[in-house]
Amino acid sequence: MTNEQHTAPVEEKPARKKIILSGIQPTGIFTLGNYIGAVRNWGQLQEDYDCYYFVADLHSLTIRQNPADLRKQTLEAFALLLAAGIDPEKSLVFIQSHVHNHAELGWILMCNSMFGELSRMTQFKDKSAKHADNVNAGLFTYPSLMAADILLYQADLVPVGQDQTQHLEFTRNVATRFNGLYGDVFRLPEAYLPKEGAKIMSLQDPARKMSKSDPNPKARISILDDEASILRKFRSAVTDSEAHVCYREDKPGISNLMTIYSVVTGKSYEAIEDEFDGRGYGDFKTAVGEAVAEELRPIRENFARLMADKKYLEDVYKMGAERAQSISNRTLTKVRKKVGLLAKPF
Ligand code: AQP
Repeated sequence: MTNEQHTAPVEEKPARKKIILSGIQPTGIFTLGNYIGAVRNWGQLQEDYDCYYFVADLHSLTIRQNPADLRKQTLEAFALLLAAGIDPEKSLVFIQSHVHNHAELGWILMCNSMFGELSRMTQFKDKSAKHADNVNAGLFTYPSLMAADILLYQADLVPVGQDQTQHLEFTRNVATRFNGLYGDVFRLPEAYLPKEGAKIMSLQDPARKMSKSDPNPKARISILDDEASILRKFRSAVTDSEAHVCYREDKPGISNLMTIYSVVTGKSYEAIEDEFDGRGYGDFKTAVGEAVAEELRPIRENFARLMADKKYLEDVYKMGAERAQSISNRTLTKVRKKVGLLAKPF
């Protein structure tokens, strides 16, 4: 043995990558809003983080769904995640209801969520007003299931839009309460604010966010729309009568289009203002439409290829479910023990 071998430095354990977790509901084909506000960023995080992404099918049951449509949309949502750049070799990608631990921890956390704090959730107030004929208990306890989604995997970071910050705060409160009662079980997640986390507004009513379930198809760009429909929808986007392309609070329609154009092309607002100085809205809307169509084209092509290979999709979601189940078992076993549930006999 040489001296060199004696003195060789002990190899340092590589630092643990932080865990990022997020989900998306299979309530329709993703919009440009879902893409810019969420999925596009998710793909970009894969190199630097341990990423867990899931199709939140259990959450979508809080609104009445047509069963056959929901099954179809769940598979499509899963394929869309892959088509938009989530690589199952790099990220854990799965379907929420395939991992029964979500529902189980969801129930335990519901028993540690207070009626008062759930009553304060603005999403519950909004959604129960919107779906007044179906104000079900799931709509009310939705944040407890969301807390379970996050806490099961000991996520460090959760990318959240402005509309979800209250739910993340709720998750932290429930986790803190649980840890206080039973000892340190859950890691407290932090909000991850993406560099490009813009909120994209409806093309027909720029005061409202673009939503997949908006009944007016002209209000939203679906990420599977073809170039002709994308151009048509941008041309009919509601703007103002000033004919001056600039980013201003009192010009929500044009500002929304500028946000979209800026995210997709990487150009700053100043550069966009210069580019369209003295030109009408027609030119600008066409440029936005063309840039978006170009950005979405590969996703549309990938999606068609993936949907033609159901066996591949099944293999990927099966692999994802097995891994997610195994990772989340660690937390759930600990939780079951802490709260006093008898160990499972299998
Ligand atoms: N318009 C938007 N701009 C930016 N981000 C958005 N997100 C949704 N709409 C926009 C983000 O997409 C992620 C997944 O959302 P979700 O499917 O879980 O639920 P959601 O926010 O309710 O999305 P939709 O499209 O509005 O669905 P429906 O119509 O079913 O309610 C989240 O990170 C969200 O912030």
